[in-house]
Amino acid sequence: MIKKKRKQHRDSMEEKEEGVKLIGSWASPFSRRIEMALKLKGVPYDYSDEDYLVVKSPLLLQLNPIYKKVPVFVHNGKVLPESHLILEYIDQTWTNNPILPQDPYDKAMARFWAKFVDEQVTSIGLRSLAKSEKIDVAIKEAQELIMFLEKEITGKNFFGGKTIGFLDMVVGSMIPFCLDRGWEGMGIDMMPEKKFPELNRWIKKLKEIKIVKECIPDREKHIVHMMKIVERIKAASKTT
Ligand SMILES: N[C@@H](CCC(=O)N[C@@H](CS)C(=O)NCC(=O)O)C(=O)O
Repeated sequence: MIKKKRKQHRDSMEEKEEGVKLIGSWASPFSRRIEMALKLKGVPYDYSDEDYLVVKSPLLLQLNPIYKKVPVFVHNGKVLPESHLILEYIDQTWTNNPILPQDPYDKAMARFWAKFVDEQVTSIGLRSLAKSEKIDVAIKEAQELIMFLEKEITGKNFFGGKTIGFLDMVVGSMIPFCLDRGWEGMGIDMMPEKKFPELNRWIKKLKEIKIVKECIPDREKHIVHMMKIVERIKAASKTT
């Protein structure tokens, strides 16, 4: 009886894992963080890469007709866009190696900082830099925001505590492994070790983690990609 139940459980797990598909992009921080979570939890998945700067595939437009953005996650036919929601869904569906805090306040704060990074830091950190003629003022503004994260990581190994979690995946995919490549391409040292010792310590730790190494874009190739994004932002700001 027990054996039969175990077999049923195993069959249903296999059935679940058969239907995992990610539509992402190699350069997209929003996609990179989803792969990190899937790898951490050992969930097998099919991956389809979008070259969204060139053309969006009919599949992407069909699955995410509202935002037309990557990533899109598909699990047994259920379609889910938006990286924060996808990470939460993954965490609740595959409960091994949890990535979100269990404590309600800690969980709410992890969401708060994730939103802060994806909305505030990203917009000041890249858009305003690409548009700005007063580049020094834009750099100072971005550093003021990043300083909040420096304080948040002080004395901790990871944002979520002892091991890599949701917030490390969000901040890591966005700041050191995406925006910083843009800043590097623009010749800006946004996070000098002297000013941000704790963040630099955390970045070094992240770079040593296998699933992070496997998911982040190649640096040189990414810098070239980020320069294309900067050119796009500049061109768009000229027409508005
Ligand atoms: N809020 C979304 C943002 C996703 C996003 O901006 N994806 C970018 C790639 S990095 C995209 O697909 N851009 C296509 C476009 O803007 O047309 C998330 O968290 O998933």
